[in-house]
Amino acid sequence: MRIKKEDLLLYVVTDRSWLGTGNLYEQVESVIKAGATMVQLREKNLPKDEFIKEAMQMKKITSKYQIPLIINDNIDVTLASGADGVHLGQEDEQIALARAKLGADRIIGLSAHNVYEAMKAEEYGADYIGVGAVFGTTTKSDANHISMDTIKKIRGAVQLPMVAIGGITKENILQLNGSGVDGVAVISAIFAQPDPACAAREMIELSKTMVRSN
Ligand code: TZP
Ligand code: MG
Repeated sequence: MRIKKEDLLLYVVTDRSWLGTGNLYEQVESVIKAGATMVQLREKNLPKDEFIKEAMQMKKITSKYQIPLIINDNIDVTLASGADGVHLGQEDEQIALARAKLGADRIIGLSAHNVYEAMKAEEYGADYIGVGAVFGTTTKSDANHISMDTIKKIRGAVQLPMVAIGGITKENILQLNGSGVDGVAVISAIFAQPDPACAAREMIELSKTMVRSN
């Protein structure tokens, strides 16, 4: 199996807009030590060669802690860096083509917003789905809100490991109790905080509580 449901408990997604003068590698390592279970490197404006170098460096860190490194959108960067997998949106590369390029060993995650997209993801061999935005988010400007009802319907329709994303904070995460999701994917609730490691420590405990309620 390429991924376990437990890997999704606290899936941290990087965002350099929150980095300030900080160092992305140090920040991610501190968050992993605090309990993050999976990392996604999300770079929307980096030239490919720099993205590859960054991913290679990040892979050294995630390997040290034996957690998966996922690359947002970019299959070439995934292959060149030795990352564990890729996360694709509905508008990105088709999953069948992605699987052909990546081979059998890499993780492919897919964003799904409704039952249809979730079932297609499962049919085409995705390893997990990301569902959202479950709450209002300012991090992704084109993210559409999906309801609790939709999340539960998706859970009922597919067996795939499933992570919730979008506007999740320590204040609202327990509203996902009983939703059936296996964890949370977060950007600002970790990386926009004055102490990301402290935020991750709180969040992983809350995520475990949330998952136990399923
Ligand atoms: N996809 C759907 S919402 C979102 C992405 C990448 C942004 C999540 O960021 P935050 O800060 O955790 O709301
Ligand atoms: Mg994308």
